[in-house]
Formats: sequence, C-alpha cells, structure tokens
Amino acid sequence: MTISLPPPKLASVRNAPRAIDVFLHYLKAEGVSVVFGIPGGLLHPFFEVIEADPDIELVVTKHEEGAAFMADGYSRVTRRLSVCGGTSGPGATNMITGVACAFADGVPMLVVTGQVASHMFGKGAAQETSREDMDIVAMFRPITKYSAMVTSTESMAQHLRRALRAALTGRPGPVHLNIPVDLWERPLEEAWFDPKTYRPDTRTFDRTAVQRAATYLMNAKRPALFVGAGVGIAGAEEHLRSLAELLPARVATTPRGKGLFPENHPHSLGVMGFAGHAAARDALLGTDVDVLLTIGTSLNETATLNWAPTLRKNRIFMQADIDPDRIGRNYPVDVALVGDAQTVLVELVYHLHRLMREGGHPASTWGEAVPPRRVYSEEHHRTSNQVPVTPQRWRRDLEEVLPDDAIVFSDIGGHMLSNIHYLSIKEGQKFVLNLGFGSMGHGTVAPIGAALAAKGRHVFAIIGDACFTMNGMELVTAAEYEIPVIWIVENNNMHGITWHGSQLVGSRKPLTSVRYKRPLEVASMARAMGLAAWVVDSPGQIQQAVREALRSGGPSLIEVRVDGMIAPPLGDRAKSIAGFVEP
Ligand SMILES: Cc1ncc(C[n+]2csc(CCOP(=O)(O)OP(=O)(O)O)c2C)c(N)n1
Ligand SMILES: [Mg+2]
Repeated sequence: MTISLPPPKLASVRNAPRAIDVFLHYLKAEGVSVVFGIPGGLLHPFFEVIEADPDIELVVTKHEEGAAFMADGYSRVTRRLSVCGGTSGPGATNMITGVACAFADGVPMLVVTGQVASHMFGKGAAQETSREDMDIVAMFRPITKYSAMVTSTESMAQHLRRALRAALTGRPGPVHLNIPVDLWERPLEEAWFDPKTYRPDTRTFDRTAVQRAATYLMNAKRPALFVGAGVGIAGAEEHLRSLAELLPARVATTPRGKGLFPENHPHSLGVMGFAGHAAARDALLGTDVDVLLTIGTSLNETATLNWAPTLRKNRIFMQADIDPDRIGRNYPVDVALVGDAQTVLVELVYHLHRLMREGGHPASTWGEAVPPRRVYSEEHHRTSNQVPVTPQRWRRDLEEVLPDDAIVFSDIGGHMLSNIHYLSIKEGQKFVLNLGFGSMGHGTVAPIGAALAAKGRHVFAIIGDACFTMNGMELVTAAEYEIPVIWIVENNNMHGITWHGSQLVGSRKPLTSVRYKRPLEVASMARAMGLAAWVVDSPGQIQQAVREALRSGGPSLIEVRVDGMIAPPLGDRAKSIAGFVEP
C-alpha cells in the first residue's frame, strides 16, 4: 500500500547561511589560507566556494597525492592546520599515501573528500564510496586521528569541530571528513563557536616530574639530550638551546630531528641513528653519559640503531613526549615527562634557574671538554676532485652557498642517507624528512606547500631521480603558481639505495633491474615543465648554479650527475633489514 503525501516545502537558501559557509568560517578561524586539491563533481560545491573566496587560495595539483603532500609541507612549516581535498573514489584514494605520511609524523591536516548524494547510497552510483560500498571512511580510519562521514547538514559543524579538536590537540595529526554532495548547499543556522571554546590548549606538563628531571640534570656530570622531531612540531628549538647551553649538555638528534639543534654548535654531536655520526653514536651508546633526556622522539628503529640496549644502560634515562603512549614503549624510563616539548623545556630551564638562585651549580663537566669534531665516513670523498662529482663533494660545496634561512627537504633513497650524514644544517636552517612513513615523493612535493607557507624563506628539495619521476609532475604546479622551490636532483640513473643495498642483504647479488635502461634527462624534463634548469657534474659547479637559481627567484632545478658507484652510508639500514641487531 502506498500513501500519497504533499511535496515538502523547499527551504529558501537566499540570505540564509549554507553548510558550506559555516564550514569555511571554521577553516578561516583556524588560519587556513590555502586549500590543495583536485576538483571533481562530488566535491564541487566545496571547491566552487573556495575558488570564489578572496581570503583562501585554491592550488589545483596534478595528482591528489600531491595535494596531500603539499598540505603536509605547509603544516610542517607553519605548524598550523592545512587542508586538502579530493573528490569521491579515486580522488580520495589517491590521497591515502600523503595522509599516511602526515599521520606517521604527527602533522595536523584536514582531508575533505566527496561522496554521492545521501539519497543514492547503496544503489551503485558512479564513484560511490559510502559504507554500503567501498567505505572510504574506513580506508582513512587507520591513518587519521578521526575519520567520519557527515550524515546530515545539521551535524556538519559538530563533526568539523571534533575533527579540528583531534587534529590540533595532543600529538597533532590528520583528520578526514567525507561529505555527501547534497549537504553542502543546504541552509544551516548555527551558533558560532570560537576555536578557543571547542579545542583545549594542551600545553600542560607534570610539575613533579619536571622538578625531578631538573634535579637529575643539575647533578649530571655528563648530561646529554637526544632530540626528535617533536621539538620542531612544538617550535621549541630556542628553548632546547637554552637548556643545552645552561648545563651545558651535549646534543644529538634523531635523523628526523636533524638540524633542530644547529649542527655547527660546539655541543652538537650530530645525528644518532641511521646514517648518523660517530660522535653521536659513541656518546649515546658509550659509557660516559650519566643522564640522558630524550625529547620528542618515540625512540624508533631509525633513531636507536635497531633499539640498541646500551642507549639506556648505566644511566638515568628520562623521556619527554606529548603522547604518553610513546613513553616507555621501547625503553623503560626513570622519569616520564608527559607534555608539549616547548612547555617541558621552558619549565626545566625555569627550575634549573631556581636551583641556581638557591645556590646550586650545574655539575656538568662538558664545559671543560673539547667538543668532538664531526667525522664523516669515507671522508676522502668530501674533498675529491673527480668527475663525475661524488655525492659527498657536491654537498660540501652546497653548504657554502646554502642561505642561512634555507628550509631543506629530503626525499627517500640513498640521497637521504647522504643528506643526513654529509650535509650540515646550521643555525637558522631547517631540515625536513618524512621518515616515519618513508614515502618517496614527499620530499619532492611537500616543499611546494612549504614555500607557499614560508614566503620569503628559501626552500630547497634534495631528491633522487626516481623520486623525481614518481611525483615530479607537481613541478608543473610550482611553475604555474610561480612557487620558488629549488630542486636539486641527484641523478645516478638508478634506485641507488636498492642497488647498493642489495649487495649487503639476502644473496648479496646486485638487483640490476633498478638501473635505468636509458639515461634520464632530468634538467631537460624540468625545462619542458617551465622551470629554469642547470646540469652539474664537476666539483665546485653547483655553487654557481645555486647562485643563479636564487637570483632567478622562480622554481628551478639543478641536476647533479654523480658517480653512482659510490654507495651511500646505508650500513645501519642494511643491518636492520637483515635482522642483525648490535649488542
Ligand atoms: C612510494 C615508495 N615506493 C617505494 C619505496 C622504496 N624505495 C625507497 S628509496 C627507493 C629508490 C629511490 O631512488 P632515487 O630517488 O633515485 O634515490 P637514490 O637511492 O638513487 O638516491 C625505493 C624504490 C618507497 N620508500 N616509497
Ligand atoms: Mg637515483
């Protein structure tokens, strides 16, 4: 039996705010000024409004993975929320790798995806990814802090506030909202909430733990700090330096934390972990250090040389992290400092000053010791005059012309290991690496978002030829929007890390198929994409090319043709793959 009802009255959308207007208002309140993405029918209302808005720039990328990478780069520099969007189905799934990178490294990002109209669910509409079908919300769930479909216009703002709260409190991370296309333009009358009212400030700390830690540091003869990327996320570089100089303490960073403490500082030990430096390894795994404070590192495989047990042996071991789940996960701790790195460091320095005012004096003896000289593996390659140039030599040349404010992104491969080991990051410079997820392409594309965010600073990307071919089409985006990244592509015409690494693991036979069958003309491809480009193959040449690229002020690329037979410093990585753990 059917019942005949009169048609419902249509709400007047004229003059009444729509759901999309409310949505946009929240984004602006969070300081969002750029949205990265690729428009498509099922997310059209969102992109239409973004394009029309004078306060928000829409950057249309070449691939949705690029949109997620750019958003990620934007957040890593601003430490603010970034936004990327893709239409339903493939537009959404294309973003998954980029979002996973952001999740692994704690980057705050809002991912918006389209969905078929709510009345069509389950009927097999084109690109349907609702729960009745492929379930895009479920696909994003393990790689976000919150993933949900907005099921009614009335609940849109509630979902958005929850997503923003999750993205921006505690350990930051990406969040995902999937929105049926029919919800955006419906009227939505809503009381407005200011960000302060729906997401708490989590700069909290444990006072008793800080006091204990300060006392241990005050009495330490050989204190050391082990610094992870969390210090960068918290913007605590200066506070770290205050603590290190006050004691003084020796400072090592994880590979991802590289440069958060200037590597040319007398107390820098360089990088501890994969492709790291002997001074850091000797100090942190040796017997000298009596108190070790780790800050903003989860002490994972790459940072600890496969969880070396000697890292916490015969010493007081203290760990500071915003995420209690990361404290004591890999090493038992003597003092657990739950809290934001900046807050914990400020409080530690405060308590040390208090103890000093009361007549105390730091017991550190490092002040009288000679700071360690940076020793590189295969040091002779750094001064080699051979042609084609060695990976070590051109990096040494680059150090001399790299601007004081440079933000240097690395991609994933042998070039990353060389960047970690051979390129010194000095005061004022910044190094960015997605080692949590370790996706090729991030270091190629994220710098575009970073350069948009950090207008006025010089952004470099040091990448490999295979990373360039994987995601290099986004260089067209940089050319279109005139975003001045300088890419330095180390061209060895192969997946160098795999070819060299294959000779250290398994049957030790080189995996020859990763060497290219025809040489890659990287600079020519870049020119075709609208970039200024240079080719370098001899010692000293890169300096002129960098100067010219800086002068050009636009997106540029320098192809460095290197001696590909020189292996990157990958011994530690090979040992980990082979399951070999040092005692
Ligand atoms: C998306 C993705 N696919 C595959 C890998 C595994 N992988 C790591 S590095 C690499 C090759 C990198 O080659 P290239 O960019 O030329 O750098 P090189 O090692 O030669 O310096 C591969 C395939 C990865 N990390 N990410
Ligand atoms: Mg290569």
